[in-house]
Amino acid sequence: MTIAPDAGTTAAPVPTQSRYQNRVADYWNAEENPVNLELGRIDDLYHHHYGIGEADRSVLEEADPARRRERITAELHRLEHAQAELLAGHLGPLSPADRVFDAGCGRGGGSVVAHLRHGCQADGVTISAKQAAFAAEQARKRGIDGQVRYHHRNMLDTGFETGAYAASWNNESTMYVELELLFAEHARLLRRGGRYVVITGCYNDAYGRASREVSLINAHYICDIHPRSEYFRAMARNRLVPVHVQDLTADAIPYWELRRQADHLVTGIEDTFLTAYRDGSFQYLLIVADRV
Ligand code: GPP
Ligand code: MG
Repeated sequence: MTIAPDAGTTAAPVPTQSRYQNRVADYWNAEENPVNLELGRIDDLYHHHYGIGEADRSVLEEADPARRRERITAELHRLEHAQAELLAGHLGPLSPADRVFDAGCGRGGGSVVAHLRHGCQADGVTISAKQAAFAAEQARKRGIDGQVRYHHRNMLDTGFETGAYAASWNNESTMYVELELLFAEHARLLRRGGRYVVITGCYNDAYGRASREVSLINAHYICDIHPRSEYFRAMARNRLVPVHVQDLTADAIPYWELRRQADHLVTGIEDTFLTAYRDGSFQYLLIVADRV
């Protein structure tokens, strides 16, 4: 195909992974934030998402400094775990024979939560070889590597079997990909009547374009947060019909208020999230959809 007058240039072959994807993989291959590793170490459930629900702020009053750090860490982990359980609870009735797909699985916590809750078989994919290896080792140590598997693959092009999955999800990973391509892959993998769940941060396009805070979050994680409308447009075009939508923004604020005071865990993005959530320009959303 010619898209411009030939100026004597030769077309470069399309790389298997784009420059952008390479940079994202680099970020996650190098990432060792205490806020992820210290929380995960508590019960070997490593999450890469935020928390929801009321926080027990009495942990901040703890007099002993070491104990205070420990209690804050445990409380943040409890809130992140609550978020993972909320998502897993929407995957629908599942049996041990059912397969689920975790798109952008990070260090693997979400697939383990889904497996422990439903007994289902899980396939998690991440663009980071390091995360995939870490997650696989966790599953092996738990003795669930026969049911929960992790793959170093692209969530847009998994190569997994068409129609083989009863449920699938993205937990804070949609901002790394084009939604049309992502939902096409979920629709391909899910069987008819299968369930798709996403928890995401999105900008509120009732306010117009993305705010400065959203741009700061994008730069921090090398991602590209989508407007809320794009989720519904791309789902409608890809056989995913929303059955439940929940605005979790207010539920997300206590986590960030506590995290900003956790000196041993902060990454510097805490106040940006709080400003974005409070001014209404940014929303933390759960969408549950049926694959029709
Ligand atoms: C990472 O979680 C989450 C993202 C990269 C997605 C951005 C999320 C939005 C809602 C916009 P993490 O647990 O690795 O991040 P952190 O290191 O900050 O805890
Ligand atoms: Mg985290």
